Amino acid sequence: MQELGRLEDLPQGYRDELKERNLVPLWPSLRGVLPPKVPTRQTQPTHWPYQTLRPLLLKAGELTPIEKAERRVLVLANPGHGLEKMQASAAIYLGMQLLMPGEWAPSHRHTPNAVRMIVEGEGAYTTVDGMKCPMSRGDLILTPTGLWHEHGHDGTAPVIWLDVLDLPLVYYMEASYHINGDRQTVVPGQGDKHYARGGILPSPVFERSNKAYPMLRYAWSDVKAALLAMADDEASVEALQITYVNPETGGDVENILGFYALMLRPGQTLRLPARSPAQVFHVIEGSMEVKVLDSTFTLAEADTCCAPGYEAVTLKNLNAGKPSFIFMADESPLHRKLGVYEHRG
Ligand code: 1HN
Repeated sequence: MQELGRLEDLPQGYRDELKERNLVPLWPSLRGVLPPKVPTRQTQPTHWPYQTLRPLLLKAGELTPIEKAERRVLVLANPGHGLEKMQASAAIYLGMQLLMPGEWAPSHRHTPNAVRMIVEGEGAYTTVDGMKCPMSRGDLILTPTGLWHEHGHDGTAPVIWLDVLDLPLVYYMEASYHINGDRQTVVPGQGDKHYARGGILPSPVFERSNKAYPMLRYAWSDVKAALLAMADDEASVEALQITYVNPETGGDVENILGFYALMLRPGQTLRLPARSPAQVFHVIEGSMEVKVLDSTFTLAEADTCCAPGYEAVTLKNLNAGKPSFIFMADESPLHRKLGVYEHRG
């Protein structure tokens, strides 16, 4: 490949004059911004074990009252991006949030989209757009762009969840901001009940919902039952995977990040082919080994890790007697919408 001219090859006077006029020569930086064949990725394979994170999060509960935090979160930051950037990947933010019994995280709304995957505890809830969504282990609750949301806790033990947001991208776009609000009035019902079964949708007076986000809570009991039913029905299917979708459109639940759950049969190894989006893995039940590039992570229950895009990932269920269940998040909707999605077999 042709070596391009360097900045040092240019006379100092010329460089100074360019700088003064806010001009930059492209060719010394061209290979940097447009590397051959595969992008440069700052996203490093990174593993955040729950057993080491949990005591530090509980300590934050003692050190910082909820009023001083609004959201009491330890961010799972990728060292490849620099910890202060608070990014797991180019577009994904991850954080573990703690809510103690009786605490309340006040209502706000913001431009980044969020979801929460409940990791531990019972009795907490998120109210989203007036809909009170109870939190139980493995449930996925959406707080999409612009919707009011607040968290409360009527239980007796700490509740911890994993927040997944597209904050790094929305911040990069200079489009990230929030608005604080008053405590929401809870509307009756619990939206997800209306969409609990595949293939049928509510259609009062023949009209289907025109809400952008008709379903805000995806109960783990339903998702697990679907995966087990698939496994039972088709022994030959290698990848037992579901996508969290908007039940009215069949599209991804949110605009930027995609969310999935995967079941690994006892002892199963599954190779996920290289695709352009970065990915996050979080163990809901069981344990697994994750191999990407030269990293091999052993993930226990509630552990989280991330993998850069353009790399194959191999998952192995470390339990020979039981299935393991994994929650995944990736940047696929973003890549597809922007036309840069790639699958490299
Ligand atoms: C947020 O609104 C929540 O509502 C959690 O629980 C984490 C991280 C960055 C920006 C907003 C929440 C967040 C966040």
